[in-house]
Amino acid sequence: ILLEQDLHNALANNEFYLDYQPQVNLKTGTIESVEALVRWRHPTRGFVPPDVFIPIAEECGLIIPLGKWILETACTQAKIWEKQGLPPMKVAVNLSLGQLFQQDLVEMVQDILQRTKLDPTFLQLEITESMTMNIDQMTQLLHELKALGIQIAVDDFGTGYSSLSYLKEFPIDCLKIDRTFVRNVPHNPNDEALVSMIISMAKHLRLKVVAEGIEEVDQLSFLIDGGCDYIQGYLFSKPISPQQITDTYKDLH
Ligand code: G
Ligand code: G
Ligand code: MN
Ligand code: NA
Repeated sequence: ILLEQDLHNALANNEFYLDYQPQVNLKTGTIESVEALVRWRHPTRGFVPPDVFIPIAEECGLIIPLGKWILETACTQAKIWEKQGLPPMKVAVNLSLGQLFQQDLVEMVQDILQRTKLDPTFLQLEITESMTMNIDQMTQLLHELKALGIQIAVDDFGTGYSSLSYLKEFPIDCLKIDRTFVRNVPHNPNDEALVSMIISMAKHLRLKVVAEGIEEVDQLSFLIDGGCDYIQGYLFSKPISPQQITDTYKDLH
């Protein structure tokens, strides 16, 4: 309850900021995209993690203005990197369930793209399978978002209870394999089988595939051999500040 009150003031007090985690293209070794991750620096409690405050923000409705702030900040940052001379990097932004039910979500995204002048092909929105919305409603919404020219990714893929049938309905571009599957490769044969199957399925469906939570070189080798397109994880980089993204990029190129 106390946190909820503080959350309401946090936006106005500029207590939120975004870190960005690179996604590395395994074929070229370059950073082609980054995932924006929101952080809250509480004035007295210090760092409050998003898995604590996002659910509270969902419950109290603050997710709508916060979600808008996150999207606008991420798109603005992508333009700043472009102006700094970095080749345009895709920025991935997590949507939360409450935002899917936001009446003016599509208009809001369009408006932010226009104001920030970000090329829509460089924005990717991440949804998860556990976002319970009627499949027809979700299909319709995703088509409207896709019509803006943006990309859609399914985050935490494989952890929801949804059937695979939505993969042929939804206009999606990318699957992000949840890190719980990647954690035990290459030591657990069941996880190996699942990861290989997801990569192969993504390829047949012509979707990009990102493996999340890569911490070990062994995991990386397994994914390279398996033909995975992109990795995201501590092995390459933790989520870092915009300035650190600029510096990392300049070191690499
Ligand atoms: O960054 P970290 O691993 O602490 O994130 C924990 C959880 O919070 C993850 O499930 C992540 O999806 C969620 N999260 C982080 N940043 C955002 C954000 O900007 N928007 C939403 N909706 N969720 C986020
Ligand atoms: O749910 P979502 O995939 O959006 O959450 C991404 C979260 O995963 C971020 O909070 C990020 O900090 C975390 N993360 C990213 N890479 C790694 C990793 O290699 N290991 C672990 N344990 N967490 C990671
Ligand atoms: Mn994500
Ligand atoms: Na995930």
